[in-house]
Amino acid sequence: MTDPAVTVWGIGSTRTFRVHWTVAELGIPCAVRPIRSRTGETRTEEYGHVNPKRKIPTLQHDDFVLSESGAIVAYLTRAFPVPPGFFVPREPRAQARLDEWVSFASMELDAHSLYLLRRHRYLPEIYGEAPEACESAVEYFSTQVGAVAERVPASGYLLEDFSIADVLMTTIVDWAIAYEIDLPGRLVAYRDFTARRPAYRTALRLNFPERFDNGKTA
Ligand SMILES: N[C@@H](CCC(=O)N[C@@H](CS)C(=O)NCC(=O)O)C(=O)O
Repeated sequence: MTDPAVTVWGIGSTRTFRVHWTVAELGIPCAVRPIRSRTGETRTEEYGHVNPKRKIPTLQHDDFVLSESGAIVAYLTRAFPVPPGFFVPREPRAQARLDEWVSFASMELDAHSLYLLRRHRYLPEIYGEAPEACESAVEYFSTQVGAVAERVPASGYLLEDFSIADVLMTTIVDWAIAYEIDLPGRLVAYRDFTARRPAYRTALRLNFPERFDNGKTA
């Protein structure tokens, strides 16, 4: 049995899934600490020392500790060898294009739109109700994905090969589907294409084990 090279804290959310998917793509031996949000598991003293923000995911690589799913997946592709067919840009403009997708997915689609819905539509008992903000978040999300839909291949990857830009965008589409947001057909087709990757399926089982309980499949 190979010793784990990294430890990943957190399962059960879109953000943790991004990290497990990338770890599986790169074949990194990994120990998982399967803590979940809103269970009290991010509030323990031990976890407070690992990540004072008390958010998941967190990565530990030797004495290096990193939070933020976008930063973690980018770090993994720089710190570990990547398999053939996994694109890690080295040239400035290609790198910038990847950063553009990661930033767009993390900010415009995740933080400004879907996470707002998460808080105010699906967790109102914690964050309060805000129906107008939710309506405007859906509208905003739709405008933003509409603006890039033509750049998303219906069967293929966002850059010259599979990359962390696809990890981010696929998880956003999955999340939007779960929230029953109308999406351009090519985005759904794109998601169906990327989700066929074996590492996606491996990460799904690890991150959402409850979906596979009692022989059920996700
Ligand atoms: N921007 C961060 C967001 C992390 C985040 O908000 N994680 C949520 C779960 S999806 C969390 O840890 N919540 C803590 C808690 O509710 O206990 C990322 O992409 O990693």
